[in-house]
Amino acid sequence: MRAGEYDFVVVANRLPVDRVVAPDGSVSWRTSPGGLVTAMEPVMRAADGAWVGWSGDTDETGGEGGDTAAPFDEGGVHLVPVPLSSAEVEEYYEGFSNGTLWPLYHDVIAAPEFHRDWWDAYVAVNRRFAQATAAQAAEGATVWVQDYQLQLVPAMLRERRPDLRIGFFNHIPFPPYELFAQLPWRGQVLDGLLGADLVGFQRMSDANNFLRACRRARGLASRRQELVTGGRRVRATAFPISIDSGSFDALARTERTEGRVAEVRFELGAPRKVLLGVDRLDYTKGITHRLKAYGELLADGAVDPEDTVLVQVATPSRERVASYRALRDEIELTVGRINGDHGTIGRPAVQYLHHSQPREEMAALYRAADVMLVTALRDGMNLVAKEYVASRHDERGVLVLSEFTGAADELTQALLVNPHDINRLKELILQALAMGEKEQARRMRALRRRVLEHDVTRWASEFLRSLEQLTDGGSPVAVEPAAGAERTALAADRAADAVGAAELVR
Ligand code: GDG
Repeated sequence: MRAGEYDFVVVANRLPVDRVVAPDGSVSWRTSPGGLVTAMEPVMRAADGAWVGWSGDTDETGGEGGDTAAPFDEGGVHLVPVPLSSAEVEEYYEGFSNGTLWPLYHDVIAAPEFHRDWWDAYVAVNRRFAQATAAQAAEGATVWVQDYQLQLVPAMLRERRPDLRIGFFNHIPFPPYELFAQLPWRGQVLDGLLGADLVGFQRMSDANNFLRACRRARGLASRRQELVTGGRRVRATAFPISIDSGSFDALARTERTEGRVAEVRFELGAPRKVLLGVDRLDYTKGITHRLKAYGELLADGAVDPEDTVLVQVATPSRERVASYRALRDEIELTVGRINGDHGTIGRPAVQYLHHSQPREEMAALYRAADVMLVTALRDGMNLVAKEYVASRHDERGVLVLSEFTGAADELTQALLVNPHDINRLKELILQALAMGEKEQARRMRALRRRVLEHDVTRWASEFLRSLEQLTDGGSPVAVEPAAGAERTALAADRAADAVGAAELVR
């Protein structure tokens, strides 16, 4: 296959832009600045960068080269749209990605569905992404494939272009083998990922789950964080993702945000204490557990709705999927009940927002919140927890954080909780509401040190440096363990890995 001209190619399910069609039919693109875009920007600028992804639109030409598929340049990046038909969106994206892999990889909180036609669409779309990427990448280029929607791309790409340096990063957890083994196509998924030189995960435990799956399903021996397959070294380890901490810190400090913080607090009935939850409306985020704990505290009389309010931002997500619609109904029923039982006129006990907020408003909400509640039942990282910390230059506020998030490995000064343990969650909410300023500041200082030093740019450069050293035959960069808990987890994982390798477990 003939090489393309780009030395660095990012491959992600979505392009970092949205296609906007004006009433007169003209098409333009609006950039959607997310964390990934920010992280890639310097790398894209330094290298000759291209981004391969779906535009978010459907293309009824069957996905094989309609008009919308022409690459174009936007904001200094070469964008390569991969077309998807509406059937493919249903089967590859809503089906296999979000109906099979998402629940399976999040500890089966919801039941995954296994359908052979969804799998077939996943294979076909992954092949199209691999083809598009192979056509863009220059000889010896670095390709970085993102996330669970594209797990087959590394091997499909290597088959076409063995000259490439290929990295993969999984933004969501990788499940224990006992759960992963349910996947009828588990071997094919592992083979797909093993096409990469470096497979990155949020937590060390995710990397070790993957290595164990390779031992069990593919009989590969792993040592430390590496294994050898087809005469190649493959490394699997943790690269905890982060946010653009500096820009969040700066946004939270602006006069405009300060002004808005005062307004928000006033509108919420200052000096009422403010509890905050911000999540995509997803069953992994533990919104119902949070509402249950808060509702019980109100019912017990432990929290007075005159003194306290819970603000819950639940951003619309995957609304075409039936289980997400059902979850929305459940959440809204619960919010309605709590407000019916405990609210007064103009003073709801839960202030619920089911629409997306501008970034500036998010910063103001973070700054206005006395307590941030992150109660995910399973979460790859959870960026909201890091954004809250980055916004608190005043060193106030308390983070209650689920131990089942990747962030819990790093943010050990938060109040860590098992969100299934409703009594403990209630105790910690009360502890957070009562925490003195001195202790808030002590904890927040430590949290801020971690989040400000480990930002998303560092995440990207550590991943790419590790990929480079690995493929140059040098010694790969060690991931710096964070705080005590992470170090312990790392040691335990390493010990388990060593045992696994010694026994050559199958
Ligand atoms: C996946 C993994 C991993 C939310 N509502 C609004 C809004 N947001 C922004 C938040 C945050 C982002 O969306 C959500 O990121 P999370 O990390 O919390 O969760 P997922 O969407 O599930 O992301 C996760 C992540 O990938 C990265 O690897 O951490 O574990 O599941 O940035 O601020 N932003 C604005 N308005 C909203 O209403 N502006």
